[in-house]
Amino acid sequence: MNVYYSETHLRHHPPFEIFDGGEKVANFEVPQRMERILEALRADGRFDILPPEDFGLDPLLAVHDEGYLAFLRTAYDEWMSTPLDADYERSALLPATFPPAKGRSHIPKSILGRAGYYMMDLSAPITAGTYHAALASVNCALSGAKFIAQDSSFNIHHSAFALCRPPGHHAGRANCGGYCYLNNAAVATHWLTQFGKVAILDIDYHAGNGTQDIFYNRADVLTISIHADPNYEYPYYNGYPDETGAGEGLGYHRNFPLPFGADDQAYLASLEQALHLIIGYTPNFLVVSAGMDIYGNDPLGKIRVSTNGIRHIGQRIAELNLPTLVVMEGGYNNAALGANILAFLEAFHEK
Ligand code: OKP
Ligand code: ZN
Repeated sequence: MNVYYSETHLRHHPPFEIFDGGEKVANFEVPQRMERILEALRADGRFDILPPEDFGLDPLLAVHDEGYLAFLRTAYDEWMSTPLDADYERSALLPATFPPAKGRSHIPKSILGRAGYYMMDLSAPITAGTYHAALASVNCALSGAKFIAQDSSFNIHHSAFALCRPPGHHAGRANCGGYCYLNNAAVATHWLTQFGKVAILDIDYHAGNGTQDIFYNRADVLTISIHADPNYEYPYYNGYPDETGAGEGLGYHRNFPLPFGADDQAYLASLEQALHLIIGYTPNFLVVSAGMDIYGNDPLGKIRVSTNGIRHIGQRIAELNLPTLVVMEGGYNNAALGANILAFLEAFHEK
């Protein structure tokens, strides 16, 4: 199986995040996550690890807001050259101010004003290498998309794994947040729509609110997310079952919230409903936002899917027999990440 991966992610290593209760803690989304996955893929021996191709900015501009992309590109330098009001260390950019829901009449010119405007939370600090890492990550997803698109008209079904870091599914059209800056799966999906209809299945523990935002009004992409109930879990403000799309996209988004403690059986029951919807949509391609934080021993997750459950999830998805791009999202039990990814991908070999 082809795996698209770039070491450029090493340039992104945010020193902290602001956790629940306002505590400054070490960022959970660390480069070591990739090392553990790569070790497992290499040991398995059935994976070809390939560098991404550079797709330029056009596929990004088709999905993300231009002002937001400009912000991401220059934010760190602008912040570092802004005089400080008080004497403190600065290693990354995070805002201390957010616009209220109806307070978005202007995009401020200042870097701090724009930071609050374009960031949805305090877990995605912008560092010196963040933009470059995010670009490389999205190029991994696009390279995987290109691979699965080839020959799909001849009924040869390819699958690929985009080993993306930073992850992407919380990045909306004009926002970063939740360790995500550019929506890798969404950019790859939009690129694939030139060849046909695409379904996105987001199995990360957290609701795919960025992906929901990007495709909410579109019928040529079906988006489905299975996740912890946003009444109690990040990202809190989207991921509810009554959010089903709008305008032409009405009926083309679905959310499946799960209670804390949900086990393999509960997860697989929701998965069957999601798969049924995907089959009814008759997509030409499938993109899976694969977060391994559904695993029972994840430090951020509060549902309890086992490694075998993850294997079963992969198997059921592979049985759709669609050209499939698996895109890496979250998963923070680093010691278990390799085994969980291998389990998930098991049924995609020879596809
Ligand atoms: C990114 B991905 C936990 C606070 C969590 C951010 C989580 C981002 C998850 N109580 N803060 O979907 O794995
Ligand atoms: Zn997650």
